[in-house]
Amino acid sequence: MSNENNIYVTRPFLPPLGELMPSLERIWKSRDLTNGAMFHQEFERALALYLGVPYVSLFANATLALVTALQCLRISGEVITTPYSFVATAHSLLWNGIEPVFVDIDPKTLALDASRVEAAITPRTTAIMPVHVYGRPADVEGMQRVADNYGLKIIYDAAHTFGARYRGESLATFGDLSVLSFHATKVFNTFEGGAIVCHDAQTKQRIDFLKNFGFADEVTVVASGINGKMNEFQAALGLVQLQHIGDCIAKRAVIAARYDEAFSKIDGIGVLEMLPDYVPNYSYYPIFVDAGYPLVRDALYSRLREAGIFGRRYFYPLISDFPMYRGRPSAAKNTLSVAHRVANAVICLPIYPELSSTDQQRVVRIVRGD
Ligand code: T4K
Repeated sequence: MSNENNIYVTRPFLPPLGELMPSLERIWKSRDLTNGAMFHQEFERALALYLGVPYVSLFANATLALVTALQCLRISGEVITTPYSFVATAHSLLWNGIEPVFVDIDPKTLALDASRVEAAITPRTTAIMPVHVYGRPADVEGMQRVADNYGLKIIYDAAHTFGARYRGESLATFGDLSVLSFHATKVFNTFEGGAIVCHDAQTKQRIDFLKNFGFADEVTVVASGINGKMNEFQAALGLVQLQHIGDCIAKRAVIAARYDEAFSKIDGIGVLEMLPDYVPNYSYYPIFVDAGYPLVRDALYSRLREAGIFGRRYFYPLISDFPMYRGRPSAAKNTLSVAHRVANAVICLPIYPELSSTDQQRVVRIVRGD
């Protein structure tokens, strides 16, 4: 599927195989493969400690975690969310029979614009589902104010935020629940994987029931749960990956700084501004192609591809433009003008710990038009 001369938007970090072998031997010996066994428990504890959050519940992937988070808080009716995200955000609502209501994004954070949320609230609104886009914080204070005033829950899609911090805390601590992704393309990966972060033991217990078919014990089923469990292989890998995350983020920071330097000198290429009180994880490196650049965005995107550089237009098309969403009044283009402008300008460039400076220069040269 991949070609070694190509440069992809991301490449997963993997630890040396030898570091994983002792854990694999333990799994092979114990025959405990899944259903909340030893590595699962250990990884949940280690993650809570690393992230500095009260409780973590592991999942097979973030999409199942989002679906379960909504179930956990018994969210129904309408949920206000962003069109500028990966489809899984809104799909998790449809899977629960919930009506997504799209609201435009803030041009600075690229997350749901908290100042526009209030106007979209109806008697059927029960929650807000913002996304910390590219691992950068949404307006968590603004969002909480609206939620408190109207008695709404907040579930953050925090799929991009692993290791990112805001006001001295992990970005995954905000809201009622936050959902992380450990997919292969993420800053921190367990091949597939995800987690819900919550704030009290009772909620954690409900999530744990829900991800295991609703079983409370051998003979008691308390909810129509799903099978969302992470297996022992993934959990063991996660524990090893955790030893490397600091180094991975530090390498990404170096790459991001080189891009910042290069693009500050190219007319028509915009980059994101640093936000206050924020420690990034450098999970994505988006550039925004504007009218001052000699090519339109899609022409630059194609030129990169012809050179073997596979950037991605995250997030184009907007979720609100996909067939299962576009008929809704809140999906109308004129109500989502910031999101449309951003989605039509963005290209996420390659960034990952093992991206060599030679390959990065290849990317910069194409953008510079050399
Ligand atoms: N919420 C948000 C905001 C999200 O961004 C996502 C996922 C979710 C929720 C749901 O999380 P999960 O349920 O997946 O845990 C990718 C990922 O599949 C997806 O996880 C991610 N967001 C999204 C932003 O990106 P694609 O369709 O772009 O992936 P793909 O297969 O085209 O991969 C992109 C590039 O990554 C490839 O060109 C090469 C490289 N790659 C990929 C894989 C899978 C590798 O080098 N190795 C690999 O194994 O969606």
